Amino acid sequence: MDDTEHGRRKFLQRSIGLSSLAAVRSVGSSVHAQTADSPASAKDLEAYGERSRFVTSVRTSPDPNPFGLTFHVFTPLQDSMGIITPASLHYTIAHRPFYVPDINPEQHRLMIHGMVDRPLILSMSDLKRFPSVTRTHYLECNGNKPQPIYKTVQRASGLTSCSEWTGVPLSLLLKQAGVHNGAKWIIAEGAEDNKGAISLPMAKAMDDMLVAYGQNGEPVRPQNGFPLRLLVPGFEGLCNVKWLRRIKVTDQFYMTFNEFDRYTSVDPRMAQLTNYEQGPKSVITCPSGEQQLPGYGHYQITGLAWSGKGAIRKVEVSTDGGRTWKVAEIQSATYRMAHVRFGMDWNWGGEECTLMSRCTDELGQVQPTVEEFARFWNATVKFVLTPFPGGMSGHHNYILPWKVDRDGKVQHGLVGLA
Ligand SMILES: Nc1nc2c(c(=O)[nH]1)N[C@H]1C(S)=C(S)[C@@H](COP(=O)(O)O)O[C@H]1N2
Ligand SMILES: [Mo]
Repeated sequence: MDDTEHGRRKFLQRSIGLSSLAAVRSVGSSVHAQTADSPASAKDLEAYGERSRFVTSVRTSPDPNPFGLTFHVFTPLQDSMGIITPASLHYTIAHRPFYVPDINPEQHRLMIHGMVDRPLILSMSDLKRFPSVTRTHYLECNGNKPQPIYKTVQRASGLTSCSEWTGVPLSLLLKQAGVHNGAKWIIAEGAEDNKGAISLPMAKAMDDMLVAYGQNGEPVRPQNGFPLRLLVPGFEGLCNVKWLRRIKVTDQFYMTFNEFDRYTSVDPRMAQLTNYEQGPKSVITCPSGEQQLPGYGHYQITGLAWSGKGAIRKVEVSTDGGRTWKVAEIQSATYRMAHVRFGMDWNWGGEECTLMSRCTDELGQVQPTVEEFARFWNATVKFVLTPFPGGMSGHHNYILPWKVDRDGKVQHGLVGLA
């Protein structure tokens, strides 16, 4: 019997002795007073369902930047359950603020050209004549950087979400087009005026990239790329081109708008060496920053783990600031390059403590602490934790600790390091 199972049995034994379910604590975070809004009409709900008016969890965006613009919209991870993010709560980013093109799928086309024998121009209905695949994958923006000024898990880590995506493997379309020998890159482009273009390696395109038109059982939502987006499992969010309209097959890396945006390098020879794959990362979603534990007793520590390099093999949780670790229970499917739900029973006795999670992926890579992360990148912790603009770019996958004080208030555990 491993630690987790032992803990669960003990928990169940104790729970049986409790007189009412109310004695098992839950952490309330986003319960708002209800107003007297009338529920949606039966007719509306018949056509397209809605959540209960008592469920109030919403995405948030930070204050606009000095130019009055907002680019990032954050998923309420503190309220997440399981591993699928509802499309309406999926984080979203556009490099043109508030930009959601209004594309008529009847008129939309995907062009595949460049170093191919047979250039293709495909309509949405052409694409649906290819065999489809359905896969669960997370997305994460490299702007997802836990920093002490971001107090909640939503603000610190909410630029990641996970959906079930349906579409056509890009390899199938590339084979149909007949890729020339010597073609090493694809340049994927979106339908907006700045094009959201990016260079991606051919090996990845032939491996597991997906041209996706479905998200969680319905068409991809406009903010997430309707009617068509590229899915590049495990690569940083930026690579997953939305409103996909063109793929050019080339023998070289192109310095697109986005290559500059990624602050890689102005030298294309250096820029193309960038590591697109994200490392192992996990976060405790509940209890988390700014929440209040209602009292002593039993809790379920729950969170999400993912890796750009494959499946999650193990998640460990510490309740003493990283001195000792226990293997957490994996409570969901463990798809490759997807969120995994973990949980652990915890008995809080009212002491001050620090909760942490760390994951290990199928390559055996272990999520680092912020100190290990800084050492690896030859930077100081202070520099790593400097908010944008400033600090470093890249995937910030260090452990995000949550501190619980004697009153049960949960706060960011990186405060004091910055
Ligand atoms: N065409 C286009 N694709 C894009 C972007 C964009 O601005 N334009 N933003 C990228 C970035 S930075 C991220 S993190 C992901 C976000 O995908 P989502 O909005 O579906 O969460 O889309 C990427 N694809
Ligand atoms: Mo991003």
